[in-house]
Amino acid sequence: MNVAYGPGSGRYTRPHFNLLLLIIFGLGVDPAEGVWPLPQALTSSTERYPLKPQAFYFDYGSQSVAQRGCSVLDAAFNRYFSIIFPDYISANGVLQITEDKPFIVKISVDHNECESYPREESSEKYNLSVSAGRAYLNAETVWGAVRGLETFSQLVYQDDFGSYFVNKTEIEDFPRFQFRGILLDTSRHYLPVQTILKTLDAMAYSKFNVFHWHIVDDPSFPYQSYTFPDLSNKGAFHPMTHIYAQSDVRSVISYARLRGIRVLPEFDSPGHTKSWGKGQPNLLTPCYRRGIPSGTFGPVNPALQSTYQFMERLFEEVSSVFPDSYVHLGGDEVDFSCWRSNPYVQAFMQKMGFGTDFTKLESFYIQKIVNITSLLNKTSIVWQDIFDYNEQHSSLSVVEVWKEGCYLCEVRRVVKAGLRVILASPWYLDQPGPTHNWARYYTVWPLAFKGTEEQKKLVIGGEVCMWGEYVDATNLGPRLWPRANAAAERLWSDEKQTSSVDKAFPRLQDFRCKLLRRGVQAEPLYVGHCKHEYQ
Ligand code: CP6
Repeated sequence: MNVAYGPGSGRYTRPHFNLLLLIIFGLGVDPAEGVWPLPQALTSSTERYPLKPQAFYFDYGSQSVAQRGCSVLDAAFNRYFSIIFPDYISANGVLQITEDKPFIVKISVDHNECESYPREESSEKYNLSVSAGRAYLNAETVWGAVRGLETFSQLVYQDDFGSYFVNKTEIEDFPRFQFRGILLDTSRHYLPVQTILKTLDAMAYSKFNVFHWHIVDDPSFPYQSYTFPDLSNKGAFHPMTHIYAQSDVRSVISYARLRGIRVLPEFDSPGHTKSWGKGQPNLLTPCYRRGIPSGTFGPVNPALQSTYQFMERLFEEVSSVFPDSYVHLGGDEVDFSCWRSNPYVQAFMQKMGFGTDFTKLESFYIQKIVNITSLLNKTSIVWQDIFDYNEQHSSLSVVEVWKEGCYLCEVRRVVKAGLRVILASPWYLDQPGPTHNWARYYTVWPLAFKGTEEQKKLVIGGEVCMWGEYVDATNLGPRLWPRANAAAERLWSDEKQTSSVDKAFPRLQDFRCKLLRRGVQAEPLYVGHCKHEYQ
């Protein structure tokens, strides 16, 4: 049987009874259809080639700009060799003599970005052609080659005797959206560095490319700042064991880089900052009751010059520690009651001519922080609250839409103002829910609003938010996977080819089994079994 789809190949349909047979006998899906997220264009046949770990290698094409010594690709070759041959134990460097003709995967890239970081404009396009004894993987960048290696690894399967095969296949692939993120919250619960690294691995398996690190919030400040060490000394759950030292942050960034994942830090203010106050006196607003300080503190104090001096030094550090050109400034859910109670804030409001409109005060505050970060050459992202308070915010550039309700109405308003959008509302996964609601995350149509082509281009992508109130290292895996994979396909693949939940179901079940084989604790979707269950 030949399977072909992509532009011009027509709609691919499959009779429904096949689906039932697949569930009952657990036969899996065509190897090529098992690639998740679905490639943009793909042709495959039942012609298959045996692969043997002793006679398989990755090599750089002679035309490739990158050659041996390219850190990103050398590391990817090692990772994917182990992923492709999970039960092969190498003879510890001893060369195994084999009569077999080798199968060679030739990788070529046009640009040498081996030692740089993935950027928002990095191309992730690749072409993959698998035929007898050879596979050719061509990409513009090493990041595209990493995506192609992931796809190749998903094409390899084992028969009942454990032999490895790959079918004749042609793939042309590129992402639909350039920003495909996962937010982890390391303030409500501390996540060990190992847990973050495992999540980065799993992200790469479905081609996510941004790790949004909501690193600090009200309950704890685990980021160990070298400019302000008291922030974590006094504001972390524990100053030694529950922190991210500079070396931890560097490990996360470099691990992510090798997988083509950007690390986007969020230092959320002026709200969600209770933990900052412990190590930075005079930063938070003292709340008043009946004319005297009540002893409690509210959001960051926007009326003091010292606040902006502190923020300047903090973001100077953050900008040099995190290489990505984006930084997330937060700006969500600010409670105005403490500001309202404080006579000094009231006086500042009068002086600035804000009257009693505290949204103006928050806009003013964020404007100052945006200016600080743009002088540091960073593009800032804010939560939608800031845009809602002031739609004429000319200096804003990227708005993240998170509120429920008519989120496409909000997306439309933001792009009409000429600003870029990241969509998060439909992909909150932190609340426990039945796994079968993966279909809710799958049937999201981010561009289904009235707007021009130019406006739709401003929707740069989306994000799965895993807030940490009810999540720590014990339940993060099953709560993320495989439901986040549903969002991954929505953000990568062509919408017309991936609009059917029925067609996605057996493919996602098959992909989940691959995740288990790779050590990801992904929940079951429904009744069934995997050939190799989670160990
Ligand atoms: N934490 C922070 C949160 C949320 C936000 N910011 C949040 C609020 C409501 C829902 C989901 C998440 N837990 N810092 C809002 C962006 Cl439903």
